[in-house]
Amino acid sequence: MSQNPIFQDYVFGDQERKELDRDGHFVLPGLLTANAQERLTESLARIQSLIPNCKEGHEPNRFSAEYDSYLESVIAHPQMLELARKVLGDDIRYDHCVSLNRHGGNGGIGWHSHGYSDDDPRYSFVRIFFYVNGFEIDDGGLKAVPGSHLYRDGRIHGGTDDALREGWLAGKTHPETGEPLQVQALSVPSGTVILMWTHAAHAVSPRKQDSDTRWCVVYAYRNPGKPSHARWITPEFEQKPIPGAEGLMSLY
Ligand SMILES: O=C(O)CCC(=O)C(=O)O
Ligand SMILES: [Fe+2]
Repeated sequence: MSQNPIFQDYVFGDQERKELDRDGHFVLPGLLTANAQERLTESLARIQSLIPNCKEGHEPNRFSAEYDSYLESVIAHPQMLELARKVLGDDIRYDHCVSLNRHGGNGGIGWHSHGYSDDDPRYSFVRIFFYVNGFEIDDGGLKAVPGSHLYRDGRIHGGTDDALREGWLAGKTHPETGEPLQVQALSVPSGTVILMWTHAAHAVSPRKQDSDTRWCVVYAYRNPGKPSHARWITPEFEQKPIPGAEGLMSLY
């Protein structure tokens, strides 16, 4: 079965890969096709409507692909796997699909990082964020600290930018450039995809009260070899025959 394209044409070659490795994240502005943006918005709105009274331990936002066939179809979409393999190399596993919708007034999230194989850089983990309707600085906007991922610290914390600067960031420099580490606030158009290494420090600013909902879903992939703490896949879903996903769903 051939699927509709989800991505426009893009370049992710050696130069772009170097940038991802230097900064910890890489922005692909407007990458999602109009059709994908439309389908994703529908799916994410549906997921949102299922959250009230949902089943604890199997939440629609945390197991999003298990609740929506379009979100499921993206896991092994040929363009998605091509992108994930450009980043991680050939041997990859799917890890999770989480919806990150933020309505007007949503408080965002403080500074943090995520761990995976903290002691062994042979195994990597990437988050592929779909910012379906984009975001502005200070309005449900993603922030990052270029170079922070190189510390491979899965336990970075900071409630505010200042708390991060006075805490984890204090005195730290980029291991390759020697520059002091700094907060970077992003702003991206509709349809933007952002790649982020899991150890990168990141945070999200509150969504303004009168803003519409920021529609977002993240797909995570990794090199197998280590246990994964964010691997949200039910045993039933792991066994489900999804076209193209053969060999992708297991832990190892
Ligand atoms: O909502 C976002 O933009 C990012 C949320 C986040 O920190 C994550 O999914 O790891
Ligand atoms: Fe995060």
